Amino acid sequence: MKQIRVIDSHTGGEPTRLVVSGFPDLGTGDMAERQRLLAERHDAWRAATVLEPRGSDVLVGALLCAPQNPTNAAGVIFFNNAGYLGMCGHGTIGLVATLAYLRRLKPGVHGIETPVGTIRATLHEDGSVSVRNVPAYRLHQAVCVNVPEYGEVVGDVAWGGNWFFLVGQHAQRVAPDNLDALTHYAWAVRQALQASGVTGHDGAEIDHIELFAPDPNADSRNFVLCPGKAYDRSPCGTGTSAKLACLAADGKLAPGQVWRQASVIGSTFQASYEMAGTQVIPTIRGRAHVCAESTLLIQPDDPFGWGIRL
Ligand code: PYC
Repeated sequence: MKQIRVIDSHTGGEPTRLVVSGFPDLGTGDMAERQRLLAERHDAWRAATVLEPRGSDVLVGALLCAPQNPTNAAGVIFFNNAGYLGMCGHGTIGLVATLAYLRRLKPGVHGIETPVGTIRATLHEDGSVSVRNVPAYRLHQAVCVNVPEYGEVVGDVAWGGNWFFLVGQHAQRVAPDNLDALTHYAWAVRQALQASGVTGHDGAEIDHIELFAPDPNADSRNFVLCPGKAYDRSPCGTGTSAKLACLAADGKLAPGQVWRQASVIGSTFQASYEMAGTQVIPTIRGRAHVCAESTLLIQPDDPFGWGIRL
């Protein structure tokens, strides 16, 4: 019987399942190389960890890895029901809170290696975590796509550690009692982007759709549809980073100015950016809570032991 030790946390309602041990050895390459090995040779372990019957569509998995550079605190590979993520803001906050729970990290600044680069995470004395992300940028402004059922939709294409299509003008009500309609709309937008050949850099698929609306308690409220069709319960760290890149490009937010981003369920991140040359470096601050510690069991005769793949 296989065993996988995991610790679950949630960041503003969005869950992260940190795999502490039990996955196959992925060698000593960088996180992009180890992610490639996991995807090509051992993808069943991702499925067993995050798909039903043990997981769900909303769960983000995070494989804890030894860092290549020993001065960094950890390496991590993020994955979900649909595949792998370059970076994950809420997941990094969950990772740091979980390492603190395990007494493996003290308050201070810690390097974390991810498949898209090394980020700096600060564990604050109050338990909150700041993630100084990889550089974010807007690739295209005001791209117009024709979305069946809805007509023309205009949005920006931006990178925040994943690729996003950010839509400010739409007729959708961004509210927790409207999730089905929001999901239907955002999925239609994503499919229309694919059909029209709108991509990120080098033809990368835009697999996150982000809708914005006003919020009485924050600068903005968002709804983010993730690659596997689940919506982000948190304000999405990489999505907020992409938003900062657009605000910076439009001259609507100055370096160091705080942007409060609320999620569709009302959880918030505080975000700001600094300039490094011409690059926008976002920092996202939020809080995660550890909520379960368990060992996943895969019995050899379990027909759904490696996850329900539809
Ligand atoms: O917080 O960056 C994020 C994220 C990506 C997908 C789900 N959450």
